[in-house]
Amino acid sequence: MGLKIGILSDTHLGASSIDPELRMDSFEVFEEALKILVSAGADVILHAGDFYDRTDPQPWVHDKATTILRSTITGRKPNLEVLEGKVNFEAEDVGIAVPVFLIHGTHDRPIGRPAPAPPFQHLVSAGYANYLDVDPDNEFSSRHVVIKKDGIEVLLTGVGHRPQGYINESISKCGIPGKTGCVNISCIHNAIEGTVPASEYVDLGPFQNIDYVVMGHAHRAHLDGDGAMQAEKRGALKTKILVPGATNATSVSPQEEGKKYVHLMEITSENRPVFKSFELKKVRQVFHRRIACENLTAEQARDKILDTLKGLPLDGLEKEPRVKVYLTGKLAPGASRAELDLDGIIVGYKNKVHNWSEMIIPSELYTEDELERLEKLRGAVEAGVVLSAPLDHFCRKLQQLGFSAKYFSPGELYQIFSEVKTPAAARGRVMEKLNGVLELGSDQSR
Ligand SMILES: [Mn+2]
Repeated sequence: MGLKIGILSDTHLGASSIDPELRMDSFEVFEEALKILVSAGADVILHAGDFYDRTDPQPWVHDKATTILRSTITGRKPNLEVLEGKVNFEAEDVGIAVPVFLIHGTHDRPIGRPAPAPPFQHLVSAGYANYLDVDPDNEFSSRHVVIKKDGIEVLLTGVGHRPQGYINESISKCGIPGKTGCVNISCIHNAIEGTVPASEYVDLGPFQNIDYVVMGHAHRAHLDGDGAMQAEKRGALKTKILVPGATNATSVSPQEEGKKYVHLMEITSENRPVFKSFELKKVRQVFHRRIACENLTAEQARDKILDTLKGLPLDGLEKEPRVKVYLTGKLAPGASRAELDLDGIIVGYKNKVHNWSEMIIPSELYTEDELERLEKLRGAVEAGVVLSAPLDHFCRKLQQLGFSAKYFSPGELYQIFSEVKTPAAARGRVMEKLNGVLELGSDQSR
């Protein structure tokens, strides 16, 4: 009895597409997540954005995403009534059993001309997904939908990612629909204060008629003491916030560490929902550590590295984890890096860590402060913000290597400088990119 809503977010399908092993991770977990929700009896599934990892997913990424949806959410027609709004899951030829509703995120925001559409739009046209967005000018989305089952009515609406600086302006211009006698749920993909850092936070005022705001974008789930998704209050507002977190780690960074989940919200006839969270077993764990080596002898530094590695819970994991250990600072005078015998250390992790040979990064390029800036650059790339201080910093660094920074996007700068061991390696990455551009140019002239 009741209405069950599966909730997930930030599946980032197609992430890590260059690594032949990692590139399957996002799909394996996505499939696991959908299977869990379907067998737990979800009537509908809500996805809070960053379905795809890029605005231009490769054809094989579309193919895998479509195949997984087709094999998991199809079957007998759902026992749902649609009272308001435009949906596509009732089409006989597609055979959807568990309709999926999604919003666009940072990574899969609408692009293209003459009418910008999110990269998952083909799934919407094919009947495998329903796209929610409150913007009345968005011709591809539904502003809201009201569904009913077992006497319970639920309104679903969504606000896809809005660029910082225009978040609240855009939301108040569109307005947030709501309906009385209904459980009102909205997905969003911008930060609410107290979740993840941002330069502009979502003002919850316009959401006052919404009972539950499902916030994507934050990759770490918020759970309560019992291990179920937490319904968080903010001040006197009746609106409660749900943070499902990502299904997969998309990089090796502190905020990607930890377990990943999908969630179920069960609304019984008293309209009092119960939350359940299911741990995803096919997730590849990531561990990000920094070790300050400033003024240590080689022996001291080596002990510190060994202790750090020994402290990582690497045993009994489903997949080989990703580990990045950054060494920062200069060793004490007279101590040489060769004495650390890093090769001797990493070889012990040969069958325990993915890409074990690159797990320790003793960089000539990093200082403690620089790693902070690199993290900020990563954040800026994620949020689509340009001209931030970290970007300027790495533009100058690129100039030190002898290149002009003006042809590089923030994302490319991040690619060049993240996890790089030597200036020569950074220079190599720049040359690779420049050669790529030249090759493309000559192709087109043919
Ligand atoms: Mn994301």
